[in-house]
Amino acid sequence: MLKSRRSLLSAIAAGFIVGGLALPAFAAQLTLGFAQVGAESEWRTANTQSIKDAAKAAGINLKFSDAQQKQENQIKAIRSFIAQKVDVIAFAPVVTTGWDTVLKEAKSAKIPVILTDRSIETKDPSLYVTMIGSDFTEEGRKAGKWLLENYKNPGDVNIVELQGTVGSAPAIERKKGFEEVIKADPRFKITRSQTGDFTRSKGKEVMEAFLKTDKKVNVLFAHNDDMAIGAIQAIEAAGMKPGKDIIIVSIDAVKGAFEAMMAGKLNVSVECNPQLGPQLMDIVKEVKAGKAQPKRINTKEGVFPMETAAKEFPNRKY
Ligand code: GZL
Repeated sequence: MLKSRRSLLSAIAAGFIVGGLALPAFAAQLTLGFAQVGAESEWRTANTQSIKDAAKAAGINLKFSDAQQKQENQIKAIRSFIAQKVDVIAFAPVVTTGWDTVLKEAKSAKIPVILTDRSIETKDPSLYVTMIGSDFTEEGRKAGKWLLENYKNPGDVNIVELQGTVGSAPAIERKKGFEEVIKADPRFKITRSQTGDFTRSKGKEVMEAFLKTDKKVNVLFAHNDDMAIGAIQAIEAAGMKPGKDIIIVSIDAVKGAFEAMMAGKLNVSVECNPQLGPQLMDIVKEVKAGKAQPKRINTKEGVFPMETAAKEFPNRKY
């Protein structure tokens, strides 16, 4: 019943558009099903807010689910959106693999799928229309480049690394980009690397373990600011000065990172823009109207060292 009512409305709406007349108020409202990763970090919270605000502003009916960083919950949410016959499905895949089965179900139901934030590995790229998000490899390169250009102490540079969620595109690609750049200088070595799952609590816990066994840590490379902020607490608890005794390079550029930089405890954060909401809603409408999309849409981002933090902070929107 719902499907036929919506297709009748769409036919009437199309008639008005063809006739060059204004759409009447009852034109079918689009429904978007969005399966979010979770609420693990400041970045994710800002990303969720951007999507909810943009759906409201665009007049799109949003069905939203929070998977608590579990792939099985995202898959369940996508299946529920299919059963509810939403117009479009969008999601930020928590990890890169294991999506083909559920995306084939969406394709059979003729519901277009848009990836946001993180990409997937699939043999069948027709399973999604486009991916809107950051170039994580480039973010890793920017972090490595800043370190090579700004680390001044002589001798070996022992780096410990807090990785993001195991198997996630940002963790895989940020690591790859960072290592690609630092290999230019053999003094720079990653001596320990472990996941902190993008959270403050895990970042603190793993950094405590690093400091217990690694007497000489010169640099921390954290795949996101929340883990860096957790690690700062561990470094201070060990009686050291974060940002001075241990140089900290991080990614996201969320408000908490700017506050840490202004306190002299974090040295640089590479921006990863969570405000994908408005762009996503435009694409939802275009996809529904049958407009072709490029397979990949990159967001634009900068690099914010400690020295610029106080000046830039008032401009930050997340
Ligand atoms: C990156 C995003 C990552 C952020 C983390 O686009 O997927 O997930 O860097 C977040 O803060 O948890």
